Amino acid sequence: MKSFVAFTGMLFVTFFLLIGAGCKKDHNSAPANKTPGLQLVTDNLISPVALAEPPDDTHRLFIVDELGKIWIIGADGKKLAAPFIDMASKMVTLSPGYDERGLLGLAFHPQYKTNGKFYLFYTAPPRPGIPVPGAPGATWNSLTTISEFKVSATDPNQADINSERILIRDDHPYLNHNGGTLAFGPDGFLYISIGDGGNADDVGNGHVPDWYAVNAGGNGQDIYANLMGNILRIDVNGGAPYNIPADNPFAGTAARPEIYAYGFRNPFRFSFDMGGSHQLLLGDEGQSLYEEIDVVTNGGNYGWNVKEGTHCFDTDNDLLERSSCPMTDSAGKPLIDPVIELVNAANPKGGGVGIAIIGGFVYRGSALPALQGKYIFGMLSRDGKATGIVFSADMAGSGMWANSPLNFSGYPTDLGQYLKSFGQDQSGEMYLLTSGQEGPQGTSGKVYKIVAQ
Ligand SMILES: [Ca+2]
Ligand SMILES: [Ca+2]
Ligand SMILES: [Ca+2]
Repeated sequence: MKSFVAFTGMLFVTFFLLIGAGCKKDHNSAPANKTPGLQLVTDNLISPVALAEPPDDTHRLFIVDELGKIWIIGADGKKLAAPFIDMASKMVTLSPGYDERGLLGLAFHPQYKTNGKFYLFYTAPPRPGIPVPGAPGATWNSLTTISEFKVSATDPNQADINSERILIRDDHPYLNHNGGTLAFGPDGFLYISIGDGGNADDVGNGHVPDWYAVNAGGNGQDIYANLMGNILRIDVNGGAPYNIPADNPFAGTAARPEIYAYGFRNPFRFSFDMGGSHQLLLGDEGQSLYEEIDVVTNGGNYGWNVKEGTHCFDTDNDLLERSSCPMTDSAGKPLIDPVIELVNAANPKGGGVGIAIIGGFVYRGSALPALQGKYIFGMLSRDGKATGIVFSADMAGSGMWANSPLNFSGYPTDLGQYLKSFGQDQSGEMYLLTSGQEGPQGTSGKVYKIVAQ
């Protein structure tokens, strides 16, 4: 860790000297040299995990707090007194010290301006009486729920909680690895990320065996038994409760037709690039050795639990790597490697840069031209403490993407807070969602806008 800190420090000093020199010379005529800074948008949140601006030209920001409330920041920059919606009564009770469940995802319908529809991903209490495969007597932990809601007919700052139309419910065996992102793709379909079911190694209650018997488990490679370990894609504009897009890879087969891509561990955060070729970029949280960012394509198999990052995973000992593993799955499809791989701080080989990767967005704003077209992502924490960090990557056409820490004015080595998530507004500007607490408790949750300073 020490060498990493020194390395980041050196990078920052170099960056600062370069930028500083540029600023002194011609501050206004060299926009490409503006220094990245953070501007506080709002505070007093508990655990902010998502941010979105509805596509309705009202210039409001909607901030999702994990405990169930969605707060609105008006066009004047002020937080409204009443939340847009409070989902707590429909959710499990969260553990204050640590929890990965909760209200995790929000997506506005592309035609929200005219139809007022939006979508939430939340963790409901478990359904009683549903058996857990391979675990007689065991009970599910919770129920992953994806629903459609409508805004109030009379108040644009209030949701109609009674308008809920449930789209997907998937029994979940442990409190971790929920996934939790909702986003509409450029094709108008709703994309959903769901983790492998939790516990560790993709084994335990509710984790089914797959084609690769060398490793126990797992839901990542299975495409039949449940919806876990996948990116799903559904058409919410028809069907009861939805339609399957005709070119979903398993449409009309015995496998789950909602699956768009599979082989994920905990795909907590993904986004579509607002520009370029609108790629789907995803952070899949690794276990103890490697963290990864994937470019997700239709029908792709991203490797878990055969592989962790570009390495062969071993369910018998997660701190070792197997010397070899298959390059393809049982259907002959390649196990697709990530475009960015970072070493986990728990990796005994050293060189770790963080404990849990947080997928971000491609910067498409105008405040910082030097970041234009860069993929901005981060780590929840550098070392298990309140030390979230942000990275910037060049989106190379093929091969691994070069990346480096992105430090902000006044934050030379880390954020001094946990980095919970990122957000992006309709102008392509980006936001950091942070908290002084790792778990959903306290009032230290904050949202910052990335700005030029
Ligand atoms: Ca297996
Ligand atoms: Ca699966
Ligand atoms: Ca992978």
